[in-house]
Amino acid sequence: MTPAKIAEQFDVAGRLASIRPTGSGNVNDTYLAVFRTHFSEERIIVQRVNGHVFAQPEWIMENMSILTNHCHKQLQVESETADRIWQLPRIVPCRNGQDFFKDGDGGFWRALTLIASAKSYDVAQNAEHAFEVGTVLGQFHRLVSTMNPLSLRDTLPGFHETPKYLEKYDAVVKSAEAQELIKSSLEVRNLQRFVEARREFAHVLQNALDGGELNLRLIHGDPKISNIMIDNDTGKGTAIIDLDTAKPGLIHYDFGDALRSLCNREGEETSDIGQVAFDLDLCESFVRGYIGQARGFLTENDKKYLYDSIRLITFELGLRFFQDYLAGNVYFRVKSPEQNLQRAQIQFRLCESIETRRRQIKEVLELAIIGG
Ligand code: GN1
Ligand code: MG
Repeated sequence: MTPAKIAEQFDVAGRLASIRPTGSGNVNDTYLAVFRTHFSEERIIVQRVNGHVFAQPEWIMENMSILTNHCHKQLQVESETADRIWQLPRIVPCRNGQDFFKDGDGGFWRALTLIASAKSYDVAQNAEHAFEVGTVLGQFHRLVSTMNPLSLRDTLPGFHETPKYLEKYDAVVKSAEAQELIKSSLEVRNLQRFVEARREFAHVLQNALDGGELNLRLIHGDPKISNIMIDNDTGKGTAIIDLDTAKPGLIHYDFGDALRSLCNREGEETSDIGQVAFDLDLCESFVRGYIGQARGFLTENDKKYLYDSIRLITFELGLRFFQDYLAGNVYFRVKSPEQNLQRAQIQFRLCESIETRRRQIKEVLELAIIGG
């Protein structure tokens, strides 16, 4: 079935006027569909969920429904005193009443409302933007902090548990295909060494969880800069999108993920690896925005692990790209066979920059926590 035919399965008024690919996601296929009536139009997001990544796509819809119902109710309660209109996408049901549509070829499709008059960016625009990205993530964490983490299913077991990615990596490295790549490339061997030097560190957050210092909460799972919507008119953050990876986990992975994607001014796909560095000014603005929302629910132990979370998620994403490269690019969408290798190099370079700036980042964190 064509995307147009799929879009018509969803319960939207009017006739489909156009449908085109949108977004920069690495996993799902995303389209923007425009429906017109004789007096107006409605725009929705239509997505095919990657069945290779999400083994139980029904569960992500169940999670999304529970999560957005909670948040929409809470936003309603707070709307009188809020300084802006906060938004969160809502599921657009199918004409048959279900929250998703299955095509004849095993494709799993769903539709979501489009956040109005807002856009997201792949790279940071300025300090105000960074502050808003922090504010949006903090607001999301605050909203879900009153939910029972176990009210959502774990749709992606092992997702954001760094030691699990090490296990996967170790298994892949042993394969004949990976051995071939390792033998033939000095760069691959350099990345291997990079991983080996951080093997112990990879356990830092899971150890803190196992030791009772950190607790499971609800996390977004993918709060990178391009998933934060900024209002076109006011420049303020208005929504966080891409709720597929919301699940019980450590909010530290979210905190780190937003920062690693925001503070690399070159972006995740740059060809200029030499320019990749962690920007302290953007970090400072983000943390002020985040703490402004998160002060009420962050514990002393939470605060202790904020620096590690930035370093760890950057290492983890690099490791995931590298592992996928060695496995023959089976997880992340690629335009060339070397793209995952380049992505890994970028994240590892960023990780090194985070390590070099450890003292300054810790200072920024401490000042924001005391001051904001
Ligand atoms: C993937 O598909 P996208 O772009 O929303 C990935 C994230 C990574 C991100 C890096 C389910 O997200 O974990 O951080 O790429 N999502 C999944 O750009 O693996
Ligand atoms: Mg995502």
